[in-house]
Amino acid sequence: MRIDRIDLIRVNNPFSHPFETSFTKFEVRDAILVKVYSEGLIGWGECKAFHGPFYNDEDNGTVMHVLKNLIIPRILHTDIESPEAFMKQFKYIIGNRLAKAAVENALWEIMVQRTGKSLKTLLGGTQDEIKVGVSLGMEKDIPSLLAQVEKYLAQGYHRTKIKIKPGKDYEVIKAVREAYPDIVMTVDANSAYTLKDIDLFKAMDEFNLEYIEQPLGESDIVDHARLQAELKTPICLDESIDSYEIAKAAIDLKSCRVINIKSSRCGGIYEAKRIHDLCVEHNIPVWCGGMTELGIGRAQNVSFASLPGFAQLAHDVAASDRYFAEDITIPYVNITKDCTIIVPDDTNGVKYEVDEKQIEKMMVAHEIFK
Ligand code: OSB
Ligand code: MG
Repeated sequence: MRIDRIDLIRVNNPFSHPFETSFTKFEVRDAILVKVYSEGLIGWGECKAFHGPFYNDEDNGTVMHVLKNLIIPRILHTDIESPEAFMKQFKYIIGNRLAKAAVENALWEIMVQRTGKSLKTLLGGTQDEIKVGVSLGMEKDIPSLLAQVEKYLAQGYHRTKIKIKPGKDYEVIKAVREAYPDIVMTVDANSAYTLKDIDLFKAMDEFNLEYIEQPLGESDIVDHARLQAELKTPICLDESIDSYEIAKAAIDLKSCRVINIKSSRCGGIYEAKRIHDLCVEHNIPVWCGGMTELGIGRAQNVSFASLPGFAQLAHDVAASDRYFAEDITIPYVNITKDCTIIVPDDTNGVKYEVDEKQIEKMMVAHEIFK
């Protein structure tokens, strides 16, 4: 793939309802889009970084630096064989995986066009549709949260995930569980606790949660193993899993029994598939996480989640309208009446086109490299 030109386009899209986690409250999705021109084709990648380094150590500022000053100058007017070759070329840049993934994702889209095969086929996906869950942010009080739970259950969402933080945990989960004794329910702490909170997590065993997502710090895989040994409820690691090596260590140490794979956090789809394969080999159920993506990233997650290891659990790949009134693909990502999302493949005619008019409307900055 000869790289002829790259555009970096920054867009802002307001959330239709603020999304509050233990680390920040999101009001606007501030995202960088990477548009790669190659031999008459165009591949889009959506960078998953946020406006600040709250969830990952990268943010849109560091991503712009790495793309503009380190990656783009080295690939412009060169030939790249594959996403894998791109990852090997930039191994010498430590971390900065969200920045790398944005380009890597665009290269996959070019591969799709060059080969005429869907991303599902290129990756070896096996599922025709994926099962969808919802991630619910914190609300000002329990009745407001219960209203959100009800709204998404009515749409058929297969799993309800509740964000927690110290002071908004046990009582909140208890209230939701009492209101809905039978739903598939999980909680996500986004690293807000330490091993000192072990009694709280033991107490949560009574709520029959499918898993507890990332209770402790992102580098606490040893403490997660200590915590997991004391709990009946499986721990699911999210933030901690940013490379094949860490996934392997977490499995070896028994730090978790479930893994949330976010391909961009691991540097892209190529690396994330290696982690998927490792988890399948070790019987660790995986699901595809989300980062409140716009349509480009969301649609790619749908294809990625068609891999065989993702068949069991519901994913944080919701419909576009879970977060946004407007999106940047035609069509928007929608759910079926069974609350699944159809995976684009070579025969079913499902395809997402990038809506450049919408991108222009949301655009706050545009830089061209050629
Ligand atoms: O921890 O899974 C997370 C959103 C932003 C950053 C981290 C997380 C999340 C979510 C929502 O929980 C995922 C989604 O629906 O896109
Ligand atoms: Mg999480």
